[in-house]
Parts: sequence; C-alpha cells; structure tokens
Amino acid sequence: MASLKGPGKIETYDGAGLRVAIVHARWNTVIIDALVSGARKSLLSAGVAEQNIVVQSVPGSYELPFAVQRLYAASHVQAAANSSTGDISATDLLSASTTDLTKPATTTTATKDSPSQAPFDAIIAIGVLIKGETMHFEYIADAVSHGLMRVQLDSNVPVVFGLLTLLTEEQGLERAGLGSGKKHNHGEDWGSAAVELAVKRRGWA
Ligand code: DLZ
Repeated sequence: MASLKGPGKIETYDGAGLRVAIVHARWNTVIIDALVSGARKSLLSAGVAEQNIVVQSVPGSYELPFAVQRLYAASHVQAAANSSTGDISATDLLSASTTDLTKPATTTTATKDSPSQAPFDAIIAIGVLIKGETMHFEYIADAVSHGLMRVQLDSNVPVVFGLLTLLTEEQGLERAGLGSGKKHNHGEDWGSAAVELAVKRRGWA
C-alpha cells in the first residue's frame, strides 16, 4: 500500500512575475546545496525568472530568522526608493521597521529580462540541523522555528520552513535526494510552497 504521508495532490501555480529569496545556512553544506538546488529547480519550473531568484547564505541555522527579516526589510525599502527618486541609504535600510513591512508594497514593473525591483513575494529559509551530544540542537531548532514563524506573521510575507531537524546525516541525505533510497528532494516542495503562497497572498491582500 502506498504511504499516506506526504504533501497531497500536487497543485501548480504560475510563478511568472514573482520575486523569491532563498536564505540558507552553510552548516552541512552537501545536504544544503542539494536542497537549495531543489528549491531553485521548482521555482524555475513554476515560471519564476532566474533573475528574480536571490540566494543569500548565513553561517548557521540560528542566523536564519534575522537574515530573512532584514532581507525582506531591505527589499521593501529598496522598492520604495526605486519608485520615488534618489538613492537609498544604509541607514534607511537598517531602520525599516516591522510596521513599514506590513504596509502594502510599492512595486515597480520589471521588463521581461530585467530583475524585478519589487519586495520579495516569498522567502525560503533552508537549514540542516543534525543532533549532536549536547542540547545545542534542541535550542537552535526551537529558536529558529519560532523565529521564522514570527518573521512571516510580523512582516506579512510567506516564509517557507526549510529547516531539516535530523537525528543522522543519512536522514538528511535521503531528504535531499542524495541517499541510497533516492527519496525525493524536499527542496523541490519548498520551492512549490513558496510559489503557491506568494500567488495566494496576492489574492488575500
Ligand atoms: C553551533 C552549531 C551546531 C553545533 N550545529 C549546527 C547544525 O547542525 N546546523 C546548523 O545550521 N548550525 C549549527 N550550528 C551553528 C549555529 O546555527 C550558529 O551559526 C552559531 O551558533 C552562531 O550563532
């Protein structure tokens, strides 16, 4: 009997015109790289333009919530600056408050091949935590899970939860499509989730 587990019937959404960021940790790089590739692959196959996918890295998973929050803030302030005149200063970027981010986004229309200057429509946060001998794993997993949820609710942007919390390296390889069982790459699901949420969010504004 087929497994009952999994994301259910696949729904497809058109990612054309979306701007999506992938923020990933560098710990456990082999697994991370495969997950990032999987996410990119499904964003591209949903129609998100290559130039509208921005990839940023941070040292470890603990840094993900802060990086996601600041990257989104910066994209918002940059979009506002582009739609008026003049350059945006570093001070403006750093001072963008949570309140600013929940206001309707000012968007600019990109030509077909130019990168979009709009705020991100969704952000995928990717990290791989592997349990060790101490309590590090529990503290980081808990903090990052709550941090990412807080960022998406406070900032009003979908943040896809691409944090694998693993007991062994093998579990990570399997979930990145690299294991001997050659299971599918969870990064692909995260790319699809980002596109679906970004499209639906436009309708829920
Ligand atoms: C310190 C640490 C440990 C022990 N394990 C991991 C891990 O498995 N995956 C991961 O992404 N990061 C790990 N880190 C690093 C922390 O996330 C963080 O980068 C440092 O504590 C510095 O804030």
